[in-house]
Amino acid sequence: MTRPAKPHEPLVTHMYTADPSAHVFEGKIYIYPSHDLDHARESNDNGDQYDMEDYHVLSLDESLSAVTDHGEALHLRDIPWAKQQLWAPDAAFKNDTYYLFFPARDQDGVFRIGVAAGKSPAGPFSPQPSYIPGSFSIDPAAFVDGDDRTYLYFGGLWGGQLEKWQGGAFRPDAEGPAATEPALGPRVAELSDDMLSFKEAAREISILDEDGKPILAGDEDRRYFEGPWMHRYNGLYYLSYSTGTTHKIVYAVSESPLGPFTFKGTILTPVIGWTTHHSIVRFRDKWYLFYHDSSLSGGADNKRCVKFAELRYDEDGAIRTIDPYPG
Ligand code: FUB
Repeated sequence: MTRPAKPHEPLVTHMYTADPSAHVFEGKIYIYPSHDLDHARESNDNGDQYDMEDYHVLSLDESLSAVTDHGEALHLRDIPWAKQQLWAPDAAFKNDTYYLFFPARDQDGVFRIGVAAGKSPAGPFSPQPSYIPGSFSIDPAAFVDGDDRTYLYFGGLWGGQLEKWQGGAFRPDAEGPAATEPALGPRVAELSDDMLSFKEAAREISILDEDGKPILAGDEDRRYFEGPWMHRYNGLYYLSYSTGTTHKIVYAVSESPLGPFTFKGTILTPVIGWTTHHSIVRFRDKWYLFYHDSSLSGGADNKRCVKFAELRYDEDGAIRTIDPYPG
């Protein structure tokens, strides 16, 4: 199915979509979103309302004026280890293969990250029999660096269970740090050459303020919540993410993909709906932000729609803040 596409408008309206991860593959922008289902669910902090069962892949034509839904690329029923909740995915290309990374709850209700592989960027993807050993939490974002190393960034608070993994083991009753303590950071692990496992245990990324001090857990305008994304611009690494409770997309920069990162500012102001989630991609010398809101459903948190907008930098490398509802 193909339909017209315009900046700041829902890319597709025949289904609800969220969490768009965009990449340029085979000369086009492919988008890997979550597929929100059209069912009524009470919203809670555990994210039970995000009860998704499959993934569709979208692509834009070269003029970014038409979008195609390539149909179902992976379904929960075909993933042996996963019980429920296919949340925000991402994709990467290596070894002449396309890899789809995705979080889901395992049979014990613990979020893990799986990988599925295919020969086309549009799928279908065949899942591995088990999740990536040592993976946990949600929102994987794959970043292939210039030296061909691939890093997987991930982690999300609350429903995403990141605070339950302090100390390396899952503790169901664990809570996050106190407001005056350093916030939890996203996790990163380098992927093995076959893209199916971590080369080493995931490490925590630190995000610092302008004075080099850790951003604190109570600093909800700047602290990491979920939805990490990595891109490189003018030789620097840009880590962007959602602030969750304050509903912004913000960013921090570093000279290394592993950090530490220094907080810089806001990329996207709050959208309609509770969650905000994004990706950033370069296409033909312009940069684009992909994001979602709940405008298509009139504000239902679990019925979202993906959109895109051009992203611009100032001369000093600062990203100009985007208003999701311009003029
Ligand atoms: O779509 C389910 C969850 O909502 C994602 O994993 C989070 O990033 C938030 O967008």
